[in-house]
Amino acid sequence: MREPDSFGEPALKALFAGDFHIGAAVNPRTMKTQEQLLRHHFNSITAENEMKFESLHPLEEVYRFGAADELVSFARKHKLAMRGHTLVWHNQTSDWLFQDGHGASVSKEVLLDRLKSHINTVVGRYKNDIYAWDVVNEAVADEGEALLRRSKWLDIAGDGFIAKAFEFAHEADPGALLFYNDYNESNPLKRDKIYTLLKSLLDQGVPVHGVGLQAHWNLYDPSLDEIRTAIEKYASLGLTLQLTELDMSLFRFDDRRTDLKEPPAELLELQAERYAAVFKLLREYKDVISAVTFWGAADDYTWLDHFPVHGRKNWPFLFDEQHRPKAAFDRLLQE
Ligand code: HXH
Repeated sequence: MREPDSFGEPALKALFAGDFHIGAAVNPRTMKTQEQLLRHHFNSITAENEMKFESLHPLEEVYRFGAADELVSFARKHKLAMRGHTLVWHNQTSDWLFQDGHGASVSKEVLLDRLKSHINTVVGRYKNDIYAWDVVNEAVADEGEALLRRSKWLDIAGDGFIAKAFEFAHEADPGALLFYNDYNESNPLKRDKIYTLLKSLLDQGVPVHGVGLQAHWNLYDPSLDEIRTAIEKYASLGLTLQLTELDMSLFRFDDRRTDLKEPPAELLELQAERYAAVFKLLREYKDVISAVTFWGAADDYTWLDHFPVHGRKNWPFLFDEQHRPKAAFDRLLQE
């Protein structure tokens, strides 16, 4: 691993200082193993898992804030901005929330009361530290005619759960920027559905301020044209945009190459070109994009090690397994 005093290269956050915040997802382990890298290159963090419902609120009467609080203290100590992720999602959400004491479904009223109480507690607790929240994550359906995905939220509360979540969050912290966050955000079909959802929320006067483009991308998808069209379409709603979970895998989603121990040089070169082209495009839209957060920081740890292909290294970031700048970082320096 690099020595702590070896970070001589210009900081990523300085390269984009006039453009947007540069963030990274962190967890209690990477907060330690990647501390120097995080402090040198980034000016924002997001908790990878520690603020999800099941992490914070495992039982109705039990909140566990320990891990989340550690990350918040880290951000405070090192003067990093912090995004909150996430209040309403169909995954990593405790079962008790949707059930009564006998395991039967609760009513819409009970579910929304519980949601209000959760949001009040969590958003209220971090009011002074978290400037933006992913209020609702991944509520839109990938395929088919339906706008919203099937979930316990939708089954029990109907489509009004989304507006309610934003209203509760706004009440709990009127100063926070509130985001709708989703993946496949540049895919034309999903993009149009996300747009439709956001437009309808805005038309109803719901306090939604931004759209989070997760940006789980790879060398081949989505195309620059698709990214551009998505940005323009969301921005036309007057919302602020953030890339919330950027990674750029060397492989297509279903590529099964689990045998590689090192990233192929020609793919690192393609990754450098791809990152340069993407950041050039993002800079064109700096007036509407306020932050770019990577879903990790360096190639020694990424959720992609386990998804979608278990055991496949993806090498998605600008820094390698030793936290050294990769070709993609050097290329951004030259832009
Ligand atoms: C994100 N989901 C989450 O927002 C974040 O909280 C988590 O830590 C990592 C990634 C991305 C995601 C979306 C869908 C998905 C898996 C991950 O599942 C499928 C995607 C495509 C096809 C089938 C399932």
